[in-house]
This record gives sequence, C-alpha cells and structure tokens, in this order.
Amino acid sequence: LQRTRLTYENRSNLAKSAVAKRLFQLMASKQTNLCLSADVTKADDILDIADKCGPYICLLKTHIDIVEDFSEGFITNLQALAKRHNFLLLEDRKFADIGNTVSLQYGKGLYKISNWADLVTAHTLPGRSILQGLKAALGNVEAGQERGVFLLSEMSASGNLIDDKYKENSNKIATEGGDIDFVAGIVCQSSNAFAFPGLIQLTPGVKIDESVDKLGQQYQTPELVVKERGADIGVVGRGIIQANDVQKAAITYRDRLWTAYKERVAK
Ligand code: 5FU
Repeated sequence: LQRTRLTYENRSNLAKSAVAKRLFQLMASKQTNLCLSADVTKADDILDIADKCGPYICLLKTHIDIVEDFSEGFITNLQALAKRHNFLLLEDRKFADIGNTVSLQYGKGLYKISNWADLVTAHTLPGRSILQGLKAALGNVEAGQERGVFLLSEMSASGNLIDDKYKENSNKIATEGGDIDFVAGIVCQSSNAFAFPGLIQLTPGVKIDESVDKLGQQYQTPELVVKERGADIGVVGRGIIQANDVQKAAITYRDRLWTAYKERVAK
C-alpha cells in the first residue's frame, strides 16, 4: 500500500523517529494536519497568533531570526502555549553548513534552538554530515526531550535548482545510513519524493486564493497538496496571518486540509 493511503495512526506505528510518532498521533487525535507558519516579526504578535490558532494546528513553524524582540521569556511563553493547545514547535532554520557549524548554530548563539524546538529543518546539500552535526548539539538537551529534523528534498520557489538526482539522494540521506531515528520527515512538493511511510511529508506553499506571490513563491490549494501531491501536513503562512480574522482562517485551512486527508485515505 502506498504511504499516502495509510492513516496517520498506522503510520505512527511505522515511524522510527520518536517525534514523528508523537506528531502522527497528535494529528490523528487532534484531527489536524495544519502547520501554521508564524512569519511575523514581533514576539507578542507570534504569541497572539499561536493562542488564537493553537487549537487548530499540529505544528507551529517559526523563523526565529526574524523576531525583533527575541527573549528567553518569549520562548517560555511559546512553550506554554504549545503545551496548553497541544502542538509542536518547528524552527524552519534550513541548516546548510558543515557539521561543526550547524552543531553550533543549533545549540548555541542567542536562540539555543535545540533547547526549545521539537523539530528543525535542514538542507541536504552538505550531505549526511548535516545530520551528524545536528545530533552533536543534542548533548545539551536533557534526557527525554526528543528532537527531530525535516530534510528538504524539494522547494516551492520557482526556478529552484533542485533536480531529480538531488531529490533521490536527499531521500537516501533520510532513509539509509542509520539516522532514520532522527529524521521525522521530508519537506517537499510531490508524493514521489520518498516512499517510506514512517516519514512525514511537510508541504509549504499552500493558499486558497492565490497561485504566486511577487517573490517567487508558488501556491497550491489544500486539496491539491494533500490529494495529489502527497502532503501529510500543509504549511500555511500568509493565507492565515494576513487574514482579517486569523482564527477563522486557521479553522478554514484546518477543515479543508483535514477533509482532503480523510478523503485520501478513504479512497
Ligand atoms: F522549504 C520551504 C519551501 O520550499 N517553501 C516555503 O515557502 C519552506 N517554505 C516556508 O514556508 C517559508 O520560509 C515560509 O515560512 C512558509 C510559507 O509561507 P507563506 O506565507 O504561506 O508563503
């Protein structure tokens, strides 16, 4: 059976990453496959959006380096909201350097990402050492705090340089070579990007009303990404955060992404 035909419950049993297991279970029990991309630059605005949309999302995605008034207190508050509303935190850092540098970027600096982000994203460009570098930073994290990474194997930007060979090799980095316990999923745009059902397909570039932005972003509808492109989680940024009523928009995207998933597995 193709991975896209299996339920999230079934796939949680197949996942090798503890965070992927947890996330699949959370999605199934909370009935949401919506990831909110909270791309705003004031800490209080992120917290406000997280509080309003928290009940409808499985993941909150950050770009922590765009926050103008970052503080440890902000992270404490964000983690409290994640706990209250039952969602995980994904820092979309897109690590892309040598192992030693990503280890420092993940664990050190102002943001100490490994201390609070359940999940991070990383490019596969440097090869397998990207995973070893990230893992090396986890000595800091207390035992029991589970961490995972989403590897990029495709991008939504028009004209991006990723080709089929890169995609295939990214998939190999994820599934071969002993790091599958650390890889929660793949950031990609199509269902043929990988086959292993224990990985989660995270797909950005989801919007109901528009097909492009002015800077190369390409959008698809919730139904298309889930039913035809294999998305397990749809990532929505401006479709929600620029809406007049962010909570209402989150509910609409949640409903449409979830219905598309239910129809996909019922086929
Ligand atoms: F890996 C990717 C990708 O291929 N496309 C993306 O758009 C990540 N993203 C992120 O998803 C991007 O950095 C934004 O944070 C988010 C999409 O936001 P939008 O407002 O829905 O376009």
